[in-house]
Amino acid sequence: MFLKVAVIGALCCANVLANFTSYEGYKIYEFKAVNTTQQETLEILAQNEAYDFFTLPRIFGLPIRVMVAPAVQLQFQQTLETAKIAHTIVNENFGQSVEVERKLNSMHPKQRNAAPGSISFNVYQRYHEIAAYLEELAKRYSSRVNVTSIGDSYEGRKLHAITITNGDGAANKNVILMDAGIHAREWIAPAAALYVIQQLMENYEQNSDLLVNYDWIIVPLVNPDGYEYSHTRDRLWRKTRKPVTIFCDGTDGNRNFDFHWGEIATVSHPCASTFRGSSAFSEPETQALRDLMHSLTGRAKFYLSLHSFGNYLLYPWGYTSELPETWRDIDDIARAGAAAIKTATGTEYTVGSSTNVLYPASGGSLDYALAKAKIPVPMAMELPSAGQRFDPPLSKIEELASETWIGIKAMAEKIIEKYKLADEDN
Ligand code: 0X9
Ligand code: ZN
Repeated sequence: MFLKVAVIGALCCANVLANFTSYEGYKIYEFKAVNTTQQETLEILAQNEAYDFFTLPRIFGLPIRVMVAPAVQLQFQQTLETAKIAHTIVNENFGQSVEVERKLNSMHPKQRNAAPGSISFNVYQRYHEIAAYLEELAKRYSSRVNVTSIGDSYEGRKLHAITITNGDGAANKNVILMDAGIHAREWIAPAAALYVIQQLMENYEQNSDLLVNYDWIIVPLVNPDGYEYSHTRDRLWRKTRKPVTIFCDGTDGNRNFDFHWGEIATVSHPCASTFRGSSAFSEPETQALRDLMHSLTGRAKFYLSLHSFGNYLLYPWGYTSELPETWRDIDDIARAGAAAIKTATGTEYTVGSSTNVLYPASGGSLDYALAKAKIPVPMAMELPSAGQRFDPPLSKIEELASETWIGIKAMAEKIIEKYKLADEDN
């Protein structure tokens, strides 16, 4: 999707060379279409892979941002000028922003997390920090927490799942299943998942109602290889890391699930950032999530997958514009989340089926959860960007995560109420 400049640079020592993707000189433009001719020009521009549109230019009159590589900036600006589309440049050098963020995010380990078993939301945590936090929780609260590995990533990292209970020992409770980080660069999503874990553990008194009849199972980082790669090599990396060809690595986990896999609006080119995989479930990470979902069929009532960005609460289907029979139930839950957030902070979310309010794409985890694992309420939450796409500033992490928690809590309460009523009816 992106024109990338592979730079060979000495990262640490004179004799260590490593590949990293530099966005030096990439500019971010903002503009809007104010008439249909301009709208048509933007639609044509958006088909050009050299221009990285942040959102699809389909909502007339709304500001659109695009990142453009130095080599094609002149041509891009000329097209805007010919179409009389006024623009501003909101970032003169994305590469420099990445560098600033990297430096801020790599402060000394002791400044990052105060003590083992605590986690701070003023940095984006790395894989080993997330793992250490979960393992410490399991030790410290052994009666309420169980941490397991649901598989290994391609590069051999453990895929951690934390089960949080109220410690009453009751087996086979209903389950709320959450994941985050299937897309590597969406750093705010794992941060929000960690915030949920922290609230359920360390703010237990306030949240104990959420654990009476439900266990929460959370996989805070589904794609740790990609996540680490986005920290060290390419800030905009989205996929897993398993090589596909000698030139291209990685599969989009959210196109890799085996329900209408590869059918609608998916990409078969291995170099593309939305590559669907060489076959359904070609990736160990998606296999692990699949197996976890199936192990919870019957128990899991709610599956929530955290992504960024754009303020959406999305539900199936991704493979068709038709709606599932039960869409009203799912829609009710999503609207409860959106309303709670709106009341608390004023932030607005768009609610709807992913095809209808965002775009079609088959092979996503939501469709699979509903159709195959029979989880009745699957949803994806696209968190806000704080104006910076995948880079909400460090100072915004806690604010965004706590706002997200307000929505998740409201949706969980609604689920609990809904299935209590359903059980009473039976
Ligand atoms: O494209 C995606 O996978 C999700 N958006 S993101 O910007 N986080 O990449 C949307 C997922 C919605 N679900 C499906 N379309 N299946
Ligand atoms: Zn995503």
